[in-house]
Amino acid sequence: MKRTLSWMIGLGLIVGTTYADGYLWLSAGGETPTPRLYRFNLRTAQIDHTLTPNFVTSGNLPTEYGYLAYDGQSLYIGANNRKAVARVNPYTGAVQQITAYNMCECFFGHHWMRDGAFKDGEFWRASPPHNPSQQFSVLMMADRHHIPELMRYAYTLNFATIGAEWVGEHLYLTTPRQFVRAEFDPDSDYTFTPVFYTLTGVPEGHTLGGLAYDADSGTLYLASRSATEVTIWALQVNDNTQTAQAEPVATLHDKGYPAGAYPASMGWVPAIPGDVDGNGCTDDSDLLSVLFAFGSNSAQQDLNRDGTVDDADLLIVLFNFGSGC
Ligand SMILES: [Ca+2]
Ligand SMILES: [Ca+2]
Repeated sequence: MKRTLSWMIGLGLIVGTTYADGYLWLSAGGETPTPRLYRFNLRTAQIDHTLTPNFVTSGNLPTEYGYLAYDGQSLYIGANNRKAVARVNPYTGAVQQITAYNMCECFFGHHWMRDGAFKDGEFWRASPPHNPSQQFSVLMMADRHHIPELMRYAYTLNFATIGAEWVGEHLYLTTPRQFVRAEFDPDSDYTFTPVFYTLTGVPEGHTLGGLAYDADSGTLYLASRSATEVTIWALQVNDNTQTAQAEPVATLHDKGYPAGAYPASMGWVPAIPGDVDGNGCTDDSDLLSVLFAFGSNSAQQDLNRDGTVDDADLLIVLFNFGSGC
């Protein structure tokens, strides 16, 4: 019996669920002296890239980078306490453009700018107040030029929004403890009502952080932290029963994510097929990488994730040669 159980547990760990090939960028709130961004690679199950955004260099420096969202071409990074937003290469992090929200700096005196999502050419961000027991959370929407177009308030106290992600026509949010859907009042352009879901699977004591959505595979990711661990989850959401079931995808404490930091924002970027080294371009360096790893079980070069680096992986590189470059 004991042997059967351990075999089953072992099998569960090995088989698991395979998520689509791609990357989850995570913020690390509270990391000092300089908060960085971390890229988790779903194929290798490792953090394979760190980034130190340096587009805010004076004034109140960001204590975290709230907002990580991908529009199909670029990754957008926002600061939690400044109106600067950077558009960067989603694979290398190279800065392409820096813009600012066309809004008063005074806004940041009472609200933070946290995670969000890109939908139909518009930037949505969760904007919790500094003091949730006295002030309301805001959802801010800006156009492609970062000109704010809409602000919706939730007249619910002690409701501090952190993560925000569009899944189809539903906007989901996190607070430190809850998973929520934003319900928009058709009679008002200025308010929304939080619909609270029952979240299971995430242990007591975890603080919820950013959300990210892989639309191709329909996977909604959630980040959380406890005193000792940072975990990425995949959520099964049921709107009829208003429930969300979390399945663990990875833990990050042993992969280089800083102890005690907070993943308040997260963004999904799909992998370029054949791009072994994850620099967004499938070229001869990826081809050489597969050749040198030929016959091994190295996860980085095992593009079809069948456990072996062989001619099937080589063909993926060849058939996608030049992609993304
Ligand atoms: Ca490459
Ligand atoms: Ca393979």
